[in-house]
Amino acid sequence: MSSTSHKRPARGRIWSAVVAAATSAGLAAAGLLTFSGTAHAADTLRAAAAESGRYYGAAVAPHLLGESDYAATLNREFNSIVAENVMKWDATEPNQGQFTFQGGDQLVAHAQNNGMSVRGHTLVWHAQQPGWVQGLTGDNLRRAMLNHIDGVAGHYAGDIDSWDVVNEAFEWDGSRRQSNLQQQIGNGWIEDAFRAADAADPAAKLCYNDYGIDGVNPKSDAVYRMVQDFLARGVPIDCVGVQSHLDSNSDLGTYRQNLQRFADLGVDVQITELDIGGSGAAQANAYRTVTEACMAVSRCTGITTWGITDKYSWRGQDTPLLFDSNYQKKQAYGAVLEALNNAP
Ligand code: 9MR
Repeated sequence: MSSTSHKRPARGRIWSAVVAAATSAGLAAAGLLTFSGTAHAADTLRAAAAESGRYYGAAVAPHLLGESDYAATLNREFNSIVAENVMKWDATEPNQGQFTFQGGDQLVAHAQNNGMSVRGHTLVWHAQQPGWVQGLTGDNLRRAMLNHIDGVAGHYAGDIDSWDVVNEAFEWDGSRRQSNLQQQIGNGWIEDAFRAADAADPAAKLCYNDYGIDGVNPKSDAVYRMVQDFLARGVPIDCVGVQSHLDSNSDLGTYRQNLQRFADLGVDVQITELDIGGSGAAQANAYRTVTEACMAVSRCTGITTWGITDKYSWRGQDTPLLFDSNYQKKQAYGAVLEALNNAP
């Protein structure tokens, strides 16, 4: 058996390759690649990431695309988009069985018009559920979950590189979070969700996504055992999203080792919601460590920062992103660009 038990036609991977090829062609046209094929240091995040076949993404809110600096920074620096909120359950199915895709469709169109791939976030989560879901019990909740996955993943089938199928289902101690999903459906709800996503969009890579699984710890151990079990039993799973909401003084001692152990299991890893509170050299060093760790793991296929500018960050007071509130590049930006350019 190969290292991945979940084989798929991989439309998502083909799309990534198209983006990478288009980006390389663009680089060559812009004179950034010499004819010998030797790359000069790329001067945007997206071009630097594409050199090693990776994406560099940002969480985006469609209502901000009308702000010219926001759109210009996104289009210049990033080649992947994830919806910060508009593909969540409350946004896409506000009433049972009535789907609204306006915001998500806008993001997909923006991505396609600008040579970007799309991450889907998120099909099932204990938070940001519409009110009607919170009142459901037992098999009614299970059927609503499956119908939601079918509706949303089915609508976007073919457009999504990777889906965060299930988000944040574990506690720090490695136990299952006691959400309504866990309590009403039971332990099988996570694999039910992955099977439904696979049926609705056979080409997207299917990820489990969480915070606090950035190093080796009881929570990431539990996710590791779940992935191992899914692969052994043929439950479709392709990737683990390591959110990485961090601070300058976060302990990153086992960060790379943790990415590598998931990759060694036979899934891709993606850094999905990166932001690092702090400023100056300390923040830049933490960003460098995270970026170098991903570059060192061949199955770490891309990095997404949770926003573009500190101006609109969900934790804006921590100034955690690569662009300040005036869209100026911060010291951390330079550290990330250098680490992307130095990828083996
Ligand atoms: O950044 C998102 C913020 O705008 C929303 O209000 C919030 C709602 O819970 O969700 C934030 O995004 C979260 C993501 O979907 C899942 N991981 C944690 C992120 C930060 O809270």
